[in-house]
Amino acid sequence: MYSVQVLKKLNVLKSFIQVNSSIPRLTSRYAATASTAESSKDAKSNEASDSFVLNLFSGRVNTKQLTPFPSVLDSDQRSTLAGMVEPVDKFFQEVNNADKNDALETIEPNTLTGLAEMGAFGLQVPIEYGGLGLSNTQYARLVEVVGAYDLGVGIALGAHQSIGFKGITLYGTHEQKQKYLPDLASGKKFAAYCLTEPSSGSDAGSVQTRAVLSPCGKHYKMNGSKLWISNGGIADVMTVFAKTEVKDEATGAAKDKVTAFIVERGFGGVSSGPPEKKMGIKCSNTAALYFEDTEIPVENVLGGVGNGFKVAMNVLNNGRFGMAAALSGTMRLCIAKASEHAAGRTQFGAKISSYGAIQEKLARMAAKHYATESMAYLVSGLMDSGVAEFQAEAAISKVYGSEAAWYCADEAIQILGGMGYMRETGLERVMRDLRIFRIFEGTNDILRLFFTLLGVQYAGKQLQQLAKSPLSNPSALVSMGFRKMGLGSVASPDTGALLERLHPELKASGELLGQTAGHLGQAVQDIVVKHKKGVIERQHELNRLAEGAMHAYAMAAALSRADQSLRAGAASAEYETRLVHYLCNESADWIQYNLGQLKSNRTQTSIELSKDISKTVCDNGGVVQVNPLGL
Ligand code: MYA
Repeated sequence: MYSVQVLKKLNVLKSFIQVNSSIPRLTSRYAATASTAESSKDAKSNEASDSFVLNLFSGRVNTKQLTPFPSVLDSDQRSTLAGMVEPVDKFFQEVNNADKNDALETIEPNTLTGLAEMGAFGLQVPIEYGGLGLSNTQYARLVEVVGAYDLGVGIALGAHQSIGFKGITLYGTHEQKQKYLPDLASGKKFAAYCLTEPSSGSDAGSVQTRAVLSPCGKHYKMNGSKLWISNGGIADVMTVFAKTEVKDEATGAAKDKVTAFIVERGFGGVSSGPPEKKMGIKCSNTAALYFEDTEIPVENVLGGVGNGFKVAMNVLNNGRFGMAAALSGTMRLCIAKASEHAAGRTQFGAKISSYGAIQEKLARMAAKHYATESMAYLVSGLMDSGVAEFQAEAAISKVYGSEAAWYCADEAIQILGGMGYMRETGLERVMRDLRIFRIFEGTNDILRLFFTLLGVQYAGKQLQQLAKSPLSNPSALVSMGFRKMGLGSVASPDTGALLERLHPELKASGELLGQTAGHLGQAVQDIVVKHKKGVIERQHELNRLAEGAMHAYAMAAALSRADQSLRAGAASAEYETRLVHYLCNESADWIQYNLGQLKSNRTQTSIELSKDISKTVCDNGGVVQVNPLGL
């Protein structure tokens, strides 16, 4: 006979297993069509993962991909980078004119020429194909500089290499690389990534553009349109995702699957719309693209027929850290402007930096910046070390970074007051430029669901593996499972390994992270047990788990980096330690607030009310009541 407690745990285990084996696709909630594209090895794998974020969802603090903070540059790479940072910085100060680009809604030719001369169009293209062959970490450092000066130019560069031709570097054959990369790396040709369509935004698998194989089997004919394509009006080479018919080898049945194609404008039948009028990043070109009977040779299939969804997702996964890096540069600028003003401006007889209201803003800005920058280099470092599972971390870095940057720009403007609102201060453009970062490359809303469902699914998979283990005694299985998973062990989370690896000065925040992970694991467990496979529909709850995981990762990345600074005896190590304690305290409070809501009846009532209110507002096409005057 098992104790009631053990039986309860067994039921929890069963729920997890059921949920994992029947977790539906994200697609099912957004569209009728389900993508059948092959996913990355990692998303499918049943093996235990060392991803820090995935483990968080089981309440575990896995330090393997956290500490030590990656130190991936060898001396050559370091000196190459050192030789580039200053000239690129100088170039953006002296040659590029962000305000002029913004006003003209185009990038000035001298900027484009200068960037091409510096090799900025092929930063990560291997040297053999004409690029600079930089690592992700080197790339991160350079886009950080760009992000501080001109996000519009950054997007033109990023749309070109971070996503436009990234598929060629990741999945291209030698012939494809040889044919396309040299001209793209030199800036002779521009690239674009063409996924979004009028009816396919977040639901990326539902693209309607279609490519049909010719009877001779030598080319595809493509028809369809793409929307809001960065560099769409100027790109010569495009990575285009289209539906193709694929035969199931086992059954012989025909199915539609997404395939990626390298399309040249010169293939014919390619046209683009006028440059879109946008709120920000105005100098970067955004346009619709139309394909009308465009003939694409079969050699231009990228990554295999039917594998396009995987190509599309992995291109995005591989580029997201760049956004966090660029935005950390933007935040540095905002913090510099805000702190300079706060330290110099006198009101009510004192510098405004002496007032608590301003101090709290600046501290939060600095902490959020530190977390973003730490995440960007942690993720790029993991990628450079050959870690294959970083998609959850990369998604978090994009979501966190874009929200932190928005916060910093907004608070910088607030600190500068009326002056912040004036164009000449240079923050108004930054704020306009920043707004899109919460929307594109996967909206923050969809990415929150993405990494949270990945985490919940992983937690389930881990228990499923345990259930299959030769350990047949359920009592032992359960106790081992929950101990290992950190589930039900909130009071004594497994922080031993973390604390052993962290500098003693960081111990208090390390413990806080451990407790937070325990709370998150517990919350995941509670929600899955409560909603079982229906968990996928519970976006209100998933969003609160997302906040927990994202801010816990911010704590973790910052701790890891401060640990490195302390050990290296960096001049700023003491300050960084205080900053990280501050960040961790603030983040833990926020996580506790979000996870606490999951247990609150009042929040449940609010969730139900929100469903009703939003339905009424939508049915009414806006707010329902007339104004209080009845006029
Ligand atoms: S580009 C357009 C951006 N668009 C998007 O990001 C679309 C967002 N939507 C999605 O990501 C997906 O549709 C979601 C999946 C996540 C909603 N990695 O059935 P599924 C696998 C690996 O759940 P869906 C732009 O904005 C999954 O495991 N695998 O799919 C340009 C499954 O595998 P299997 C993944 O319901 C901006 C299969 O796929 C991933 O459709 C310009 C199907 O899954 C993943 N991420 O939902 C920016 N997701 O079948 C310029 C799913 O094996 C760049 N799977 O189980 C700037 C760069 C900045 C640098 C410089 C600046 C200064």
